[in-house]
Amino acid sequence: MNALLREQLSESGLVVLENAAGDTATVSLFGAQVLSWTTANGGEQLYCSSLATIANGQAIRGGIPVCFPQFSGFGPLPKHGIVRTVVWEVATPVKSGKNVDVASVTFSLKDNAATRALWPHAFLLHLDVTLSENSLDIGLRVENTGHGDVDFAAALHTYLAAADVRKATVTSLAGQTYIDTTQQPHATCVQTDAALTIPAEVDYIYYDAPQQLTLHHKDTPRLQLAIAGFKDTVIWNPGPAKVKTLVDMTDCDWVNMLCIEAAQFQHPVRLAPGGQWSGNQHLTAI
Ligand code: TA6
Repeated sequence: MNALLREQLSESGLVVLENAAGDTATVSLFGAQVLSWTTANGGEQLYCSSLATIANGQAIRGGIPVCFPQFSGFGPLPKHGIVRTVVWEVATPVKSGKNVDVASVTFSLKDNAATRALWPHAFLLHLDVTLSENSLDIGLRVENTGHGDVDFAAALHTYLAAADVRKATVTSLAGQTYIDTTQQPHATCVQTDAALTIPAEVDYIYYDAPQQLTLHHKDTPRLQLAIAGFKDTVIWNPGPAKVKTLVDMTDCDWVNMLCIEAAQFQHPVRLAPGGQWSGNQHLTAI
């Protein structure tokens, strides 16, 4: 995390988890966003931009933003919804320390006047962050606390660190249908290659995607993702041209990251009053 961002976030707060294995996770209360996950042997596993800032109400570029109740620009709300730019609360005592095998913390967010001004629904969100040796589990729980039905999309917009994304591949997606949103109009495609490569911009939404994916660096497995609850997967990298339009990334940074996002997008969730939904993403560094 860059020094300016650390200073900006010091007011809303940062929670640091550590476990007996020597792994750490740093989470910002602004957005309940995991910004860093390090493993004792592998170092930093997430990308967070050196230019990330929350100035002008901006979302933090990196880590694991929580998207809710809208995915991306698909709807009338601000891009990726309304919860990545508000301050959440710590809902449970923080379990962390060198004598703790599994460190954890839960964050919560209730609707308030600001969220209702944009989206007129009552809700309660929880984000569970669990740090075990070499793995990080992020669980999003949604409850409809209002009196009418609520429809929503959601995603964990995970920015993974890549040594060089041009040498990375993602496996388990062969034969899957995806929407290529880099094309206008968006194109429906089927992935024919056994492994997805990222030579330039990629912005693909895989519907009903496999629940297990692997990120490789130069054919060596580096990270496994096990997804539950979220039915879709989004893979995003801005590539060398679009990155130049992003003010909070340097021009060469596109090679250092790859977003693999657990998403519920194709079929929005409908919750009746009192209804609950949950989804999670379990990351294991290899
Ligand atoms: O999840 C992919 C995506 O929707 C891309 O289209 C890209 O815009 C990205 O998210 C980042 O969005 P942001 O609003 O954080 O700049």
